[in-house]
Amino acid sequence: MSATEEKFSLREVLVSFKSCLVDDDQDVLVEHYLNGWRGLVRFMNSLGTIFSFVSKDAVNKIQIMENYLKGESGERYRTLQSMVEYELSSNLVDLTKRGSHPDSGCRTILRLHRALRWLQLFLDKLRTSSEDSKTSTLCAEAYNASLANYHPWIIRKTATVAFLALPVRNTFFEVMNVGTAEDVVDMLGEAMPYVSNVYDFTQELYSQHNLLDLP
Ligand code: 1PX
Repeated sequence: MSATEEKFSLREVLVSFKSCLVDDDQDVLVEHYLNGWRGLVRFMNSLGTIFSFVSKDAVNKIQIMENYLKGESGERYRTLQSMVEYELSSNLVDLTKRGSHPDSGCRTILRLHRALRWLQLFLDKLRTSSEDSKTSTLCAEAYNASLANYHPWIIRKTATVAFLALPVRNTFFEVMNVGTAEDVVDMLGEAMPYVSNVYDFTQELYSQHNLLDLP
């Protein structure tokens, strides 16, 4: 394991969501949001190649957003509010079916946002679970209550099979590189509100603009 990999801790990843919120929690910085996702993908990759079909999709979506940030309208993509205003006012969002703007920033962030709900549920289940709980069951429960509702059968099936490869709770906690199981539970309790605040803000923004069902 390299020095950088050794230092990797899920605490830093989750706490990084704290820096997403700006303007008294009234906006989210896209660059920081993507940083949080990069960390999550890194963590997922450390669990093995079985999840590469998931990380590939997440990386692809992160890349789409990076391209907008680097593009000539990059400044308009600096925060979620400015992105929504810009894309909607310039007719850059496919609202009912994918057409001339299949990969708008709004629909791309929506996919990540839905996945953030899964993460929220899963981490909360992990935090409150007993030592002998099965990680795969917790993960599947969180998935079925969130992301699964948006996925076709084949993805749901593949995801459910991949969950079976998740390590047992203690090993999973070790990979997080946070300390003892107790430390992990404490860390999750501290860090989860940051993720929840970002989720709640995005949910509210998308709901106000009727963007929660983008194709
Ligand atoms: C302590 C836990 C930390 C775990 C961190 C793991 C980060 C997980 C990142 C998941 C990112 C998933 C993004 C999925 C976005 C999505 O819904 N994409 C689908 C729709 O996109 P489209 O462009 O077609 O409208 C796309 O079809 C997705 C395909 C890939 C399969 C997604 C399965 C998601 C399962 C989530 C659970 C991951 C399990 C990780 C175990 C730790």
